[in-house]
Parts: sequence; C-alpha cells; structure tokens
Amino acid sequence: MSSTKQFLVTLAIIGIVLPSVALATEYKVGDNAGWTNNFDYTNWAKGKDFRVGDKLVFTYPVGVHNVFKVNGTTFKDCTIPPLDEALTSGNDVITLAIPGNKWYFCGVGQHCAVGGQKLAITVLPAGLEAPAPAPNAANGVVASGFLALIAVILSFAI
Ligand SMILES: [Cu+2]
Repeated sequence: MSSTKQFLVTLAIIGIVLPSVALATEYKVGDNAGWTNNFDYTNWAKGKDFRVGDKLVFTYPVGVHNVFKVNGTTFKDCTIPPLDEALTSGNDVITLAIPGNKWYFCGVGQHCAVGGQKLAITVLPAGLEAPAPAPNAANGVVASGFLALIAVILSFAI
C-alpha cells in the first residue's frame, strides 16, 4: 500500500516537472495568416523562443507557395534553389533539430524578393529550465495545468 502511494506520488511529480523540460512547441508559421505574401515574418518570429525539438508548420494552398530551407546568403538574395529541394505539401512540418540560425523562403515567382515571404529564426538548444513566460508558451502552460490537475486528482485517490 505504502509503495503504491509512493509510486503514485512519484508519477504525479514527474507529470508536473516533465512538461517544462521536454514539451516541444509546434509553431504555425504566420499563425492564422499561414505561409503567404505580404506578411511580416520577422515580426511574427520576434520574441518567440525556438528550441531544438520544436516544430515549424508551413500551411498554404498546394501549388500556390512552397518552402525552401536555405543558407543565409541565399536567403538574403532570394536565390531560388532547384525545385526538387522544395517542400510542397501545403502542410510542411519541419522539426528544429540543430541549434543555430535557420532560413526559409517561398520559391514561387517573386514571393521572396517582392512578397517578403521569408522567415529567419534562431534555434536555441533544448531548454532544461522552464521556458520564459511568453505568449507562444501558452501550449506548455495548458499542458502543465492539465497534468497538475491529474496530480491533484491522484492525491485525492490515494
Ligand atoms: Cu509563395
């Protein structure tokens, strides 16, 4: 009985602590606007805490846009790489695997050069501390709250 209680308490503690160290965030690029022209992706990325393990999701009508992952020089010049390097599904999910600067743009027509359809971010190492409170951390807060609720229910069940 005592060991069962200990096990449940341990589970509850893990449930509260773990999300802050391991919960990845999924960012819909451009939020409701999605991946499109004439949207300020620099402003969208500002203040967001991109971490290794997080995901970027580019959503757009198939055939209208695409996504290229490029280097800094190509990004600046909007030099369009070979088309077979593009992501074209309309719901392209990119997992941020390595820390550092990342650059993405749309290779259709003048969308990068004229339409400003380009995104530069800096990916930080996976955080071991709780993420700083920010609007984009809302998902993590909700998950932590949910697990805290489970912990409370468990503590009554013991
Ligand atoms: Cu485009």
